[in-house]
Amino acid sequence: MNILSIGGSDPSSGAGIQSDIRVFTTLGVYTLTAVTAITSQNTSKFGVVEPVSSSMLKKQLESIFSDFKIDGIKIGMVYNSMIIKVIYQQLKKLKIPIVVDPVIKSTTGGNLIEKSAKKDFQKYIIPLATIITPNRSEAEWITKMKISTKNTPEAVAKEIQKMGAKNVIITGIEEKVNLVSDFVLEKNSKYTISGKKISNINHGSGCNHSAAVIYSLVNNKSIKQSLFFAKKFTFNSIKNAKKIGKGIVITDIQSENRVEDKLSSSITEFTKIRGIYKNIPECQTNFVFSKQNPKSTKDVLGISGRIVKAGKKVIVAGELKYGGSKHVATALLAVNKKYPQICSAINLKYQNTTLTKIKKCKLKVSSYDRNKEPRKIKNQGSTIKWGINSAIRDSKIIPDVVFHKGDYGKEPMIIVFGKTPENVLEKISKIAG
Ligand code: PXL
Repeated sequence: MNILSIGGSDPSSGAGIQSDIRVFTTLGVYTLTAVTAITSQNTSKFGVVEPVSSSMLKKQLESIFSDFKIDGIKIGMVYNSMIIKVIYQQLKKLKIPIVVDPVIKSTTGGNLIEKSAKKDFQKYIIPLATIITPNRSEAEWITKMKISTKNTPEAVAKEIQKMGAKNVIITGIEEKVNLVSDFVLEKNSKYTISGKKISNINHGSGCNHSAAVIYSLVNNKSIKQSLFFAKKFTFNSIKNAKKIGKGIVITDIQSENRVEDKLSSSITEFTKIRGIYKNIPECQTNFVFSKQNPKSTKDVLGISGRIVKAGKKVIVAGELKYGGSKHVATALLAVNKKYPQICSAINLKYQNTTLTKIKKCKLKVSSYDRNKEPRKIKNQGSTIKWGINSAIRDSKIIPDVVFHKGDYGKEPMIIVFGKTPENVLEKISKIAG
């Protein structure tokens, strides 16, 4: 998958081209870039802008289009009319998703588009948009309308749609104490997306949002799915923002989103394994992935619900949440304490056939006997922790699998461990289905 980012260079890497490279790379897609302008700025102060010449931009785009298959494009800072016209000429015939992020001013106050370029932005860039993602003030700038009871978000979004954008989202339309909502106008529908608000002045959240939207669209998700994904992605990036320079914080898309994304795609892969329903136990399955150095189950991402068997189908009932799993997360914490590189686990139905396969493909197996559990531990409800510890205590080898054969009224179980969900999945593909 290749995504092209057309925009300005930000030497602080909090926004612009550099930020898009970080986002797309984290999400696992290749990033191509065409630089429209070079800025000097840091987290405290915006310096100057030097746009590239129109011929230089044209040459960048031609060299990309003549070589790569592009799956989607994000347009950020365009700065002047000459640049806008080159972009239009090069993109007008393309039939791939294009996200337009109308960037006008940086958080630190820099002008990211010349006043004289506004008309051409409306005429040439807006019609390229599969979806355009202005925030409230950018939407007001584009339309010269002030959002109010007279000019509703819908009326303003309609005006932008009239200019040629197929779909419009106006972010930050309504801000309450703890809530921020976005207004969406698709071709034949409208809705709002509300989410928790984090009050920090940051560098990069707008760029992260539009980048997440194009990422999701090129993965064949609908506009609505893509906007929900982007909302969560951006929320996490703001929540994890870091003070890297002396000024405002820079959003961080690495830590949390990566964990969620990896687990989510591995769960999808898991449900697609042929015959995997045979490996789902009576108590159903959970698949977990922890942060680095997890302290409690709250640091472990799992399904708040389960992966369940429905006939021969396996479906995910619930959503990914930190603290979503109790049992499998507790087992993972016990292994992670001894082997910190082990961050993912899944539980499967105990079957002799599975155990034979596990041994045949030389996975490292440990087990414990629930009958040997001291009564005191049983009463405390710390069976899993005790079991895993007794299985791995005397071994110096990192376990791939730990199993137990049950106890009175307790279902026997196999737990597969790995560094990442992909790593766990690799092991499962050898032994299950
Ligand atoms: O966040 C919008 C944006 C986009 N592109 C560049 C920027 C900024 C904000 O600072 O500098 C190059």
